[in-house]
Amino acid sequence: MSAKIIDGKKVADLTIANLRKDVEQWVERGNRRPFLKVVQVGNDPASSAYIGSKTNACKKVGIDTDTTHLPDTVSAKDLKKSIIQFNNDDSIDGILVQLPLPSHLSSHDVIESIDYRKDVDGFHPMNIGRLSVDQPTFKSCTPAGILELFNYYSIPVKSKHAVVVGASNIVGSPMAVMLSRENNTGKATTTICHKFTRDLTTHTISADILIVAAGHPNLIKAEMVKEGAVVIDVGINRVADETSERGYKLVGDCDFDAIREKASWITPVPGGVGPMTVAMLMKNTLLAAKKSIYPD
Ligand code: L34
Repeated sequence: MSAKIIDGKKVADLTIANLRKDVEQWVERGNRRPFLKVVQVGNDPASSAYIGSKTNACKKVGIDTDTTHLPDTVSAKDLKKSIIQFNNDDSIDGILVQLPLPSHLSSHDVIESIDYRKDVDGFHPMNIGRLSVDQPTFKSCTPAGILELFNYYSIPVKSKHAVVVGASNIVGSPMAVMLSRENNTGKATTTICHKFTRDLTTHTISADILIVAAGHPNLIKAEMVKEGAVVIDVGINRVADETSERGYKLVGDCDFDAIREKASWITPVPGGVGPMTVAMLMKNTLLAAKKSIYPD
């Protein structure tokens, strides 16, 4: 079998085109354009690249945005002061603090200081908690984007065995919650694997849907994948590549070429999950502007 490609770039572009219409309608009705505030601490090149994709998407959708740059030496107190100022600013609908943060800062504390009504990343405990009990919430963008891909390609989730590799707060953990809830996008039997999992292959080989968000190039090899599985590769690793202009290339966590011969569906890297993350951020920012999740 040769897997069909899940074209995240295409679905993200479609999503963005639809959101653009929604934003224009919202503005035509006399509302202010949605506004996204991005906070970047330090100048990690990967973070700068992702923020670039986000601000570019804002332009396409018609969302206003700007980025506040803080030095990587910023104190927790000063960072919190800025966030509180953005919380209290009625012209700001969404706030995103790009992760990772320098090690002297606690991402938990920083995330909790964001007003959950402006937490368009869906990382605040209020939003994560509401996700866990099926209440309206800002859904974390990467897992929400993956569910959009399943929906677009009519890939069934109900009653499947979904295996999530990686238990991070931003991808693996909310992904497992979404897949396992008894709602329209879930109803899967879900296993979550992480660095303490013994014999990873025992689990991955039984996955109908395998979602890999571990951040290790080549972690998942073809012999770890069941024939006909749906494979979603969330990894985005920069590996040295002298033939490329940038000096590196992006690879996922899966051995794409070999797994492609075995899976039924597979996401490429780049052009798979990454662009969907950005599209879902646009969706959440519009929801925040409309106060759809948390009405006044
Ligand atoms: N606060 N921090 C916060 N929110 C997030 O949702 C993120 N994440 C992750 C890192 N830190 C964060 C992102 O935005 C990862 N991430 C992200 C966003 C976009 C892309 C990848 C990761 C993306 O657009 N990827 C493109 C390739 C981009 C390139 O060439 O570098 C792709 O096609 O996969």
